[in-house]
Amino acid sequence: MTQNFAQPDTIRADFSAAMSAMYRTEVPAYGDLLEIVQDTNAATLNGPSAAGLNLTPDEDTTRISEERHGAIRLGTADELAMMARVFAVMGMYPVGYYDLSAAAVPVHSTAFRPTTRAALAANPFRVFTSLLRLELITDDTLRAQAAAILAKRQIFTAGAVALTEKAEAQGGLSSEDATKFVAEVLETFRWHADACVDIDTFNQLNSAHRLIADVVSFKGPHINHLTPRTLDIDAAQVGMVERGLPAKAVVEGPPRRDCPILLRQTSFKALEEPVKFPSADGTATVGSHTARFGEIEQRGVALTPKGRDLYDRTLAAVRAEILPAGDGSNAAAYMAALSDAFKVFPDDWRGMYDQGLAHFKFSIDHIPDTTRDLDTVALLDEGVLTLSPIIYEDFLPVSAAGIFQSNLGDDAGQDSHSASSKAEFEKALGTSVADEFALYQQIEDASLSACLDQIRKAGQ
Ligand code: OOG
Ligand code: NI
Repeated sequence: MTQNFAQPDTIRADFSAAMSAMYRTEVPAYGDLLEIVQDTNAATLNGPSAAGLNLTPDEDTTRISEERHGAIRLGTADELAMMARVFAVMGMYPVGYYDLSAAAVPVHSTAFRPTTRAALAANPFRVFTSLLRLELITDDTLRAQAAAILAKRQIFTAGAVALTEKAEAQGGLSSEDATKFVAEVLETFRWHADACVDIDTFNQLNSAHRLIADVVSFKGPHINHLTPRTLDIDAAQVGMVERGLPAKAVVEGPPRRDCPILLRQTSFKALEEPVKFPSADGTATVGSHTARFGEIEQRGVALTPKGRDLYDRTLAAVRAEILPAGDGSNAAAYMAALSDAFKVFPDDWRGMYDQGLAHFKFSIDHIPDTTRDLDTVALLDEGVLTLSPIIYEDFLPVSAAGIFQSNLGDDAGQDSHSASSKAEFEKALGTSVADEFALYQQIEDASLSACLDQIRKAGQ
């Protein structure tokens, strides 16, 4: 029976492709973005700096044009718990916890993604998933009203719920059911141009926080962006500006380097879209809402806790001196300060490995003459083993806050909120989130011991 089930990796890849096709028709600028990214990636892979990327053959290069992440914002604990069950059918599990309270964004988040090296190589589609913190609405009446509206909505189709239950009961879905599942689940992410609240309620929610209005006023958690992976984000950013897309002022994350670390991101600003708000007398009022945008990302090596600590401290030191302005007026000064400060990070893979700053996969160049002394550093020095970066598959809270803010507009409010709680989030989710650092360490350890085993066997 089991062998007749569709692979979760295949369901996830189909779902990612279906989302991309849907978003392309909903937001035509996303189609432009895909073209820019495909052109830049092809130019980079065929260009002089391709070798420097040091991507793992058959793993990181073949998947690049298929690769993307998306984001949704959910309203209730029940929605989050059900979403986790739906994603699990596609082999996506909650990894990491993102506290965005310091950025005055009334949500906390996780990323649903595949967790093993094989599953990531097959298709790394991730969904940054936020849960609204309704308790941050200070007006009691408005908070109660928002809770009542959310309590009434059902964001999953009956078919999606039934097929999720079927997958759980059987331990998988047939190919036929998997195809239906993808189509049913897609409905949850679709844009609805008809709001489910009247315009006065929308305006009130909007003045509490624009993100609250975005979550509470609609039938479902429309996908708010899809983000393809680029190999050269600076070239892609220039491409965006040339094609007239309203690009964000600065690229978030670390500066440009020969050996990229973590994640660099930029976006084009949310589009203003017409929305119909129902009135009590049965007519509708037309208004507008800005929610959906496009983003591109460049991924680099995953950092160890030590490397991440250095990254966080270096970034914080820069941002204590200069914060990028929304209008781009100090963008060049900010990027220069960033490049300067990040000189503390070695810009070669071996240097990062030696200092324990980043995670790597190992491959065997040749079998050594003697297998007596299998010391990793010696084997690297002798050129027996070679390193390639383990790509960072997660997100960065400071960058995510910057992405949220540039799409909420400058009037979205800057007061920071009371701290969020991982324990509260996990209670809503119904399970705990995985520790991303532990996952990278496992991939590195497995890669090294596979190489050492092979060398030992060859020496016997
Ligand atoms: C999510 C923003 C964060 C990223 O890539 O860091 C994000 C949202 O706007 O819902 O997608
Ligand atoms: Ni994003």
